[in-house]
Amino acid sequence: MSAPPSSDESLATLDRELARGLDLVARASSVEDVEDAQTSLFGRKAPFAVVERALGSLPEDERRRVGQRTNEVRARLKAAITERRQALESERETAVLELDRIDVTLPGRRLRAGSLHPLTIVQQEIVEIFTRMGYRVVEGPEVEDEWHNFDALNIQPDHPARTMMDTTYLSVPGHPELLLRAHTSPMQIRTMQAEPPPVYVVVPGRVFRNEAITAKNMPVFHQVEGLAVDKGIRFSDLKGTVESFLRELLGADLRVRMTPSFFPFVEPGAQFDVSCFVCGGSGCKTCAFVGWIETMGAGMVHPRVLENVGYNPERYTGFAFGMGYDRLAMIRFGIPDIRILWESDVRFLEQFEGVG
Ligand code: YSA
Repeated sequence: MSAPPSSDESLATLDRELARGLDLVARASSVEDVEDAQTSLFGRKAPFAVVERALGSLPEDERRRVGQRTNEVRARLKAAITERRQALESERETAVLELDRIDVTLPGRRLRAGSLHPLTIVQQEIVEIFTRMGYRVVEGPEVEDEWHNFDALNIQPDHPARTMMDTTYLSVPGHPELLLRAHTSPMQIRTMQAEPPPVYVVVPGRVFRNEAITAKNMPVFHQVEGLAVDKGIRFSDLKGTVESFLRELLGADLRVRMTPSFFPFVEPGAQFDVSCFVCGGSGCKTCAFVGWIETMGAGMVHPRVLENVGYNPERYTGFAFGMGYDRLAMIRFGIPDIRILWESDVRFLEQFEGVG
């Protein structure tokens, strides 16, 4: 171990350390540099510490002189360190703020809004037209029972639609009568059971059938049921209502055709077709080469159906219709294949931005 420095040596060391320290601190370009300078000046092995430790071995009057100088040098270095650290910290803060600066005068980034699905657009349009005519919107369950789906609608037990081939039955223990509704017509029954006439309702919803997929058929599709029961409703009211609805939805120059059809829950029954939007009526793949696209079944509510729900068929008459609006969406937007509606292809969907 070397001998402790003399007072002159200590004073010289203090001067050197003061100069070295002030220089180190002045050249520090980061807070980390300032920390390093502090360690180098005041660390346990630094010359400054050696001087401090040697103070005790100096005679009293020299100790006071060297001690005083030690305090002065320490104070000046510490002050320089604090000042430099504060300056560097505030520089760093300014730089961060500068990086994060938000220029409120810049034009905003446009948020891309999605679009409504074409089926939703058409459903809303259908509902809007009928509510303007005075109809109310109701919705019903997708899981139905055989009575509402078939029996109450006068569909006999031997009707082919009641087989497993056409209807999806559910296997719920103890409930062999449960099925996925094959049409929205059961809501005619539920509505009339729930309220007395007059009734004017439309019922949008999803329906399910065991069917092969083709350009215009899906096993899951959508219908809007309509029901009007009142005193004095006639077949001509049905024709006028449906024709003006179709023209409003699809365009005034559309060709509409009403032909006889059979549904056990109407008498007489009809079907409304519109001219094929792809071929204009000459026949193509979309219309299965018939030139027309079937849009809905309809008719005058069968007296037996009115009796089944406790309405008096001598006093009240009514009409009903059930339209497939996947097909109406195809016609409305010129979509040649129903499957496109289910593919969720963004390039297809983004064409509906701003529609509806
Ligand atoms: C008939 C008379 C009434 O008084 C009330 C309603 C009805 C309609 C009846 N409930 C029904 O479902 N008839 S329907 O089987 O011919 O279907 C009605 C419409 O749904 C069709 O005109 C067609 O537009 C559409 N549709 C039928 N099967 C389809 C389909 N759409 C897509 N895929 C399928 N698999």
